[in-house]
Amino acid sequence: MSVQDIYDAVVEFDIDKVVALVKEEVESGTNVSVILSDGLIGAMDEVGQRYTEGEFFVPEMLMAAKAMKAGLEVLKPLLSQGENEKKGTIIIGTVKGDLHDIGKNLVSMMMEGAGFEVIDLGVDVDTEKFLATAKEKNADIICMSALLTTTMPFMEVTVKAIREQGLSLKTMVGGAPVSEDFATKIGADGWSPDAPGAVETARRLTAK
Ligand code: B12
Repeated sequence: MSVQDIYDAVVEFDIDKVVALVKEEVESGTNVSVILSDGLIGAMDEVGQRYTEGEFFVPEMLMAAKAMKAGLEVLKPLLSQGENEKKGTIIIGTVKGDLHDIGKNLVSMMMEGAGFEVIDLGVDVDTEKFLATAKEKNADIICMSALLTTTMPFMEVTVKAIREQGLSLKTMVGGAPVSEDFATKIGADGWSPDAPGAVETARRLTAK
């Protein structure tokens, strides 16, 4: 049994096996971040690669996503337990037109674990919804996730709207195609390539 077996089970869409193996690895003391990065996330990269090469199609991506999500559920209590002192309020969602939510969910879990109050708006979230919720909840940061190059521009729309309305809200962006350069270009306050980095960035942005 190893983290590689978890990776293989995700690529083979074997939900029950993923759940059993993740449990075993946790019980045997393997670091949760290793299970995540080398097992679950690594497998999704391979799934994306196989899709690019025409070996996998959308149904295969979906089945692998289900297997990955099942593994993530096992890790959820470990990722979202932690500090109790409230750090700030975060509104998170995947932008309009985009249905990818695995990375967003991971960021959400780790933010909760770090003591932030997280309001997760789900997927296909438009600017109006982000802003209305942020105002209603008096949020500190809006976190936007995008996995499609075609949906990334919606991040800029939201950042601009915040500026135009003079709101004192910070913005963070992320997702596989979102680079630091892009984040800087659209005027976002924070960016990270992964969930632990997202937590660090949120801490920095909310530090008094
Ligand atoms: C699973 C998957 C799907 C699943 C999604 C299921 C779900 N519930 O999420 C399904 C089957 C639905 C799907 C559909 C499509 N997909 Co898809 N999908 C993927 C795949 C294989 C994995 C994505 C994933 O979950 N990765 C794992 C997570 C953990 O990584 P992550 O999201 O990047 O998140 C991490 C970081 O980016 C960061 N992060 C994420 N969000 C945020 C937010 C903030 C604020 C911060 C700071 C950080 C941060 O932290 C996370 C954790 O470390 C990728 C390939 C890939 N390698 O990305 C393709 C991929 C994204 N999909 C792709 C495509 C083309 C599509 C479709 C258009 C296919 C089609 N013809 O219908 C549709 C689009 C549907 C839509 N409107 O959204 C392309 C996108 C190409 C492009 N350049 O735009 C990819 C890259 C595949 C490929 N190689 O071509 N997909």
